[in-house]
Amino acid sequence: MKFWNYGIIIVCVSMLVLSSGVVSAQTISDGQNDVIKSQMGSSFQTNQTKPDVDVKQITCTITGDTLTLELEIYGTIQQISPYTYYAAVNTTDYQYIIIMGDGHASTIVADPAGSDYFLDNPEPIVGEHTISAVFETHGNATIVEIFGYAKYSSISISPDMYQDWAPDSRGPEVSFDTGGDASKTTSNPSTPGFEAIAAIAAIGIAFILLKRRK
Ligand SMILES: [Ca+2]
Repeated sequence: MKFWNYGIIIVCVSMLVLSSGVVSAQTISDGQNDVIKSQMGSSFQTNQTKPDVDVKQITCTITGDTLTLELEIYGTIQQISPYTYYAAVNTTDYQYIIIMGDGHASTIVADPAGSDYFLDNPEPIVGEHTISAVFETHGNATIVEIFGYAKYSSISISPDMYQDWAPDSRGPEVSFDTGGDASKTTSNPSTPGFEAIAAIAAIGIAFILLKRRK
């Protein structure tokens, strides 16, 4: 093989290596009308309709030094009591959290033990259906797990609580025999399209260039 051909292969392998570190993402999609209603912390009723606490999707995307976390619901984000919205991503070194309760939204970045944390975190962005935040990454930011919930709870007015978790396995009803529908949760643990496209492009370029040199 000629020196030129080695050069092409080195360039293409480099593209593959670089592309694999640029973007990583994970999404959990959650079913509609699967809100859980409970009274005084028990007697769970599943598949309830309450759009404003019905989780639709949680997405985490890491691009370079930026981590974007977003919680999306089917209804409208309610910036009032007694609604709570929560989304978290566990990475190798830190947990990134968005939380909004009683209309007050904030973000947290801490290690799993909660002993090491950052104070200078981004303001959450609240939309009609979404609440999101764009964090700066700290340490090793490889995605380990994402999860979240939306909750309506008003002890003072009514003992009813409505909540929806994603993935479903995080929900409070899992320990009860409700026949929870785990099939509604789809997880995409590795990453997407971008790396596959970059890989195909790199292989394609290598193939074309090598063919030309023959
Ligand atoms: Ca849902």
